[in-house]
Amino acid sequence: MKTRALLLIPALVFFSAAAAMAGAAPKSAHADIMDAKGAKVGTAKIKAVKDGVQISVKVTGLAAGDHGIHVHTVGKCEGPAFTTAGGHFNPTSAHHGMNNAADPHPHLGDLPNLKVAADGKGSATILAKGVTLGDGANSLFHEGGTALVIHAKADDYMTDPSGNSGDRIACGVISK
Ligand SMILES: [Cu+2]
Repeated sequence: MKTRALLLIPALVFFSAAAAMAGAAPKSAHADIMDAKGAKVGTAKIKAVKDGVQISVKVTGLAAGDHGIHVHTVGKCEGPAFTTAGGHFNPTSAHHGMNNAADPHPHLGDLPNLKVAADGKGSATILAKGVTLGDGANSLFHEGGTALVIHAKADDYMTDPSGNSGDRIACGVISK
């Protein structure tokens, strides 16, 4: 009886550690956004909220105007073209853009255009609905991670696969 009780202790410790790990979804995340030359041009602060995640993005030194910005499906930013970030984060196999005529839409990674002023600065606080920081397919930390990508042109919110938003000009891996 004594031996059996002693054997149970490590088992209990193991199971409670495993339970604690499974329950430990991060509450926040961040990204350093780099341009094609590897210079830092912005940051994103991300936190879990009721309906998804809130992304607060701040950039500097970009061309004035509206820029497409999306969560892409691979957490890898290799300049200058950033193709390593893959396509848009799209775990629901949807069409691109909130105004796409085809259903379902949009991608979970679709976000409103980022406005950059004449001084090259821009900032926005965006709700990405349905996205999580926890486990599962809708998580920014799904296998391989995700990245925040900024494009040269505005997203038209309807054209597959990326809203005709042009080249990828900056990219940041979303990190814990
Ligand atoms: Cu994109």
